[in-house]
Amino acid sequence: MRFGILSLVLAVCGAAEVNLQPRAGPTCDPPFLIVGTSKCVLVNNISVGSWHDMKHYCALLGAQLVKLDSASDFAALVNYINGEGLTKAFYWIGASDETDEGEWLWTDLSPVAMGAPFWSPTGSSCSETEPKGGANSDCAALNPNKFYYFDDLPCSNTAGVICEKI
Ligand SMILES: [Ca+2]
Repeated sequence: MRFGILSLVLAVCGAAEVNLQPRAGPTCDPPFLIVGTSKCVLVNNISVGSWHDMKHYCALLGAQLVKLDSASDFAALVNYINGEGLTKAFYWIGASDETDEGEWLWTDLSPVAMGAPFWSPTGSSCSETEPKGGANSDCAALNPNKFYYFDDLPCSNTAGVICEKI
């Protein structure tokens, strides 16, 4: 019975997974690839480091940590990660609340949308969403254990990165 309830919860949470096909769009200079309607991204699960390390890594490529403020671009990106088998890695993205706890900002200082469809469902009934890590978790990553929804983690954690050409 306990397993049955857990399965039900997982099924309900899993049903929220977005899975849209990427669309054709403008081209990008290699190694960046078009994902979604307009973003040129690089998904890197080989070079890993802290959030700040990987922010610097993107800057060296003339890029920034990816900004995901469009549900359709986010869905296309997750579909790309799954389709290319780039799974089992955490990926830093450009959202942080390091400056002011609870105030999530992209690296361009624009506000991060909270809740669905970006942040991972959490809690026993999936009725809540991340971020739940408080002052110890100030940087956001796509979490492979949570269908690549946003999750807040300590900025010093080691993870791969998604850069976006700017
Ligand atoms: Ca925080």
